[in-house]
Amino acid sequence: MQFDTPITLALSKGRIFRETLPLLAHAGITPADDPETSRKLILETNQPQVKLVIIRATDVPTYVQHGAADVGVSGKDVLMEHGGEGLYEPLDLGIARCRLMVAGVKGAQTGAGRLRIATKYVNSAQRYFAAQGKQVEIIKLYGSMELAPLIGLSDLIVDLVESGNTLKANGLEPLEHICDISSRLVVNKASWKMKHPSIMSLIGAMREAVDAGSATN
Ligand code: PRT
Ligand code: MG
Repeated sequence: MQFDTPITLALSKGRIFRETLPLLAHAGITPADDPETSRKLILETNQPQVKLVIIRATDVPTYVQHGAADVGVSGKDVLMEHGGEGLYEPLDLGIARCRLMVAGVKGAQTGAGRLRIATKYVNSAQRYFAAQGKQVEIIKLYGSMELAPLIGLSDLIVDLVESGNTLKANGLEPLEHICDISSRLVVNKASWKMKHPSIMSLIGAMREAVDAGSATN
């Protein structure tokens, strides 16, 4: 595949980069550097028109919303917090899968009184408990949510769970399933119009790779 308009793609390091690589390869895009070893934040690719910007996972929707990147890959957890303004979300990539869950110490009460919830997912947590008619106080944290119920900062946490090992290692258990999470392709709304053919071919190729992958899983 050849791209005839410049396309900037926003990705975060780690699992999203790793799991997006094969999907990009199917669209004929190979990065010139490995972000795990290179300090470069802008990566050229084998496609003269396509570059990758490597940013924090939580910043991806912001870059795409403002058109600093045309396209990005972002976890649904991050998108739900961001709100999705200025973005289209045309494709579920089925990668970086996990679950957003309520967790607490074994046997924790989830019903009574005004619960204190520590989380980085303030909006999702607020919505979830409001929908259940529960009064909660949300305590915003930026990491290591698992610590909060152990030292009395909160009654419960709302966090991502994959294997459950992190919860288990800290004497916590998953209590309620809020939703399943996977990463999505997001597209800036102006780029969608202005760069339509290139973006459609990119989505088409990535969709093919996703479908081929899920067929063999
Ligand atoms: O790590 P950094 O602070 O730079 O940013 P980030 O944590 O936002 O990025 P990254 O790369 O860790 O996660 C990017 C995206 O991957 C998230 O937005 C999710 O959509 C998705 N994802 C999938 C996960 C996990 N699985 C996951 N297990 N993100 C985080 N985790 C963490 C979780 O928060 C918990 O601390 O892993 C721990 C739980 O894992 P288990 O296997 O022990 O249950
Ligand atoms: Mg992380």
